[in-house]
Amino acid sequence: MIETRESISERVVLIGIITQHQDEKQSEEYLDELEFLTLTAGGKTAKRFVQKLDRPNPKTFLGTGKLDDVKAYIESHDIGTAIFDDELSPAQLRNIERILDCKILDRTNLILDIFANRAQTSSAKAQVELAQYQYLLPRLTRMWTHLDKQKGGIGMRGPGETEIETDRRIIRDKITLLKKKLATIDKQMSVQRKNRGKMVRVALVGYTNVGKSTLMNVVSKSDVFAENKLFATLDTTVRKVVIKNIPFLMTDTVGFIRKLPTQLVESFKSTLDEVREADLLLHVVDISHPNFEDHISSVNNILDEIDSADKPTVMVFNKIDAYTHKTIEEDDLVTEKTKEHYSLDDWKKTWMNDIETQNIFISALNKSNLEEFREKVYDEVKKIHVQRFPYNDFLYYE
Ligand SMILES: Nc1nc2c(ncn2[C@@H]2O[C@H](COP(=O)(O)OP(=O)(O)OP(=O)(O)O)[C@@H](O)[C@H]2O)c(=O)[nH]1
Ligand SMILES: [Mg+2]
Repeated sequence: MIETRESISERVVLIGIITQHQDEKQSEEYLDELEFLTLTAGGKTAKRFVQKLDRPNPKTFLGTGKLDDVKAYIESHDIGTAIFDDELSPAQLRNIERILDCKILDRTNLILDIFANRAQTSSAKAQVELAQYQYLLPRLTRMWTHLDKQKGGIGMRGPGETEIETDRRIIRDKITLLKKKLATIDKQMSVQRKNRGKMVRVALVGYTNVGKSTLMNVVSKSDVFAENKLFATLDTTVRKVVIKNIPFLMTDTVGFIRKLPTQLVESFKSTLDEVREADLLLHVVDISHPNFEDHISSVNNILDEIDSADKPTVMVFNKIDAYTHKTIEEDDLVTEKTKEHYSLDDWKKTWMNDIETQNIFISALNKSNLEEFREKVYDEVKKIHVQRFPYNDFLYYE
């Protein structure tokens, strides 16, 4: 495992930009998520800096004036780390590091850190390590260039360059080794999956922290680690579940997130294969989250990336117990009704009412509507089961 940056227990500042396409509220919610990621990684947010920019400054992400504000704050408040809400290019990272003179993390880095801390099995560890090295490789130059600039370059270039080249070679070798190791793991896992026979396979998918593991525990009476932190689950758990008279396999796996680093999607191939090979997806959504529609599209994008967007899917709207909405007083004729004012019943009349979409509203925590949930899953599994075992139906159905 690569040394993860010593876990951030210090106070940090968060930095994001608002583009033309975003409103301030959305940007706030994105930073809320970054703050939650920071908290999960062990950091405490002291202040957020946001700048309106059409696109990030290619050299310094923020404008230089704004970056000076950040610097002043960092110096006067003894802040050790600045975390950016986007992946920084190697050049941006280098420039910002020079200006702010503190530890700089970007969103990708932060997510990789959390994954590294969470990884338990050798497979998860190898997958995260591969993603970390792939992230590191193009960024290795910064130390050397940093010195080079400070000392005027002459005399530094030779040894610096050699060192960097050696480091690069070591990292490339490690990447090759890890890829080989993962290919072996991939094969083992694929054999394991084949050995499970033709049983129908159902995968829980969804944004991180929506309650997938909680639901898995309730449905399969298993004991999967669930907690109110991001990426509680990194490994895949498979349980046999029987509803009425049909046995099937249910998989709980890693949660998705907006801007999931591409390195992670690639290196988590064997974990995501569980989703790719599933017959039915249960797309779990935290309906109590103000950004749940955004979450759904992030998840759909990732499903698309792993060629799994066209699978039969049931949308499972979880946490109905925690759902709240604003109300408009009857005599208030000014306030326009927006999504913030939707009750659950209002939501059910929106795109959710599309007959193509299969919806179920539950609370895994309070165990509400679980009977309906079981019925719905049973119906869907049965459809697949009947196709797969056409001659066995007398065995399985009333
Ligand atoms: N209020 C409420 N909280 C819930 C419900 N279901 C789960 N939670 C809570 O949501 C948090 C996340 O639950 P998990 O089951 O770990 O979520 P997950 O989707 O597996 O998360 P990752 O593994 O991180 O992707 C925990 O604190 C749960 O107790 C629910 O129906 N209502
Ligand atoms: Mg989980």
